[in-house]
Amino acid sequence: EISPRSYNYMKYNSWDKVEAWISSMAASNPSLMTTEVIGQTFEGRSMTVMKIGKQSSSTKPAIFLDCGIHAREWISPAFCQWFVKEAMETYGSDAQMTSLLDQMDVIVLPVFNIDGYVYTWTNNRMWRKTRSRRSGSSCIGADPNRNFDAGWCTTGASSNPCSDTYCGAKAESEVEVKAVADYIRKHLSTIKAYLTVHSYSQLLLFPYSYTYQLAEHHSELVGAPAARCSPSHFHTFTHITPPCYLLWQHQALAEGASKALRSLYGTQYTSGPGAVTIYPAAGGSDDWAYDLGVKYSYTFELRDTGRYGFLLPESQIKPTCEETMLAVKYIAAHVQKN
Ligand code: ING
Ligand code: ZN
Repeated sequence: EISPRSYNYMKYNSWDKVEAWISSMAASNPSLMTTEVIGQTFEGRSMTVMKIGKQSSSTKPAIFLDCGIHAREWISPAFCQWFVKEAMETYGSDAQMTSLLDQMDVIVLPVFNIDGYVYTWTNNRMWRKTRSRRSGSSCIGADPNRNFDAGWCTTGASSNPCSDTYCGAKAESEVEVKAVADYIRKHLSTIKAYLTVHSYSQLLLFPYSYTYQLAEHHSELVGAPAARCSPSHFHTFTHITPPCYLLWQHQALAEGASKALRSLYGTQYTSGPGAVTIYPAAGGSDDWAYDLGVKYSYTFELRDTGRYGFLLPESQIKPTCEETMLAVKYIAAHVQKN
């Protein structure tokens, strides 16, 4: 029996527990939360988003937050659960959370790759991909973060179905990816930010990962032709030229968020565009959302830097989630005022 009070956020929870938690949280917070099933996984599990925010007669701008794209990154779903808990517990007392949920909605998908997550609990703790099967190969699953339609399968991805970074038979071949992409396309006019949570490496990444080219303002927004920005603009804020404005904004916001995160326990974070900061990789969800028009699009890589890696001890769930809350709230505050 799951009750919001007795739920243990300081442990990793199985999908059965998370699923029961989603229902009980929604039932306990009817004025602040609704749920919606956005699709079914390959193995037939329901993908439910939790839409949190003060009820409103008009459509509010929203932030989309997903966790657990990769099955073995257990700290990620733990963070989404922590975020929802904090939102419910601090609405009405924390000024920033109250203002955020009054003005905006946060749409949380606690576990994106549910089939993979279940598999890490039952069969193979280090599984990363989905669990889809297709004729012609005995290998199972595709990498959901290589399956989005953003430079699909051009770099840092494999066309070998047995690889851990298999890009899939085509973009959005994975039903979980299609469900999220369809949802975001449907609500594009309200979604102002896309945040996705992975582990590990302690990074805050932004587009692009599929190309070394730097993200810029969409030309219709600046009313100027796209221009190139030099990589030197990432690390110094001098000589910013107008076409580099959005690029600067990405870096500045990421560094502000990293600084907020670091203020709690001193955890070092690095931020920058995916391709240059971690590695070039096509088909990622943040690049896809950005190119669709979601200007604020970030990938978190939570603790640690490799000592425990994917097997982050449960004793680190609380500090990791607490520090990450500060970064997410920093970004949310910026999105809210823009
Ligand atoms: N890292 C991400 C991965 O999918 C990434 C890095 C981010 C790639 C954004 C592409 C786009 O490889 C982990 N740890 O999964
Ligand atoms: Zn990942």
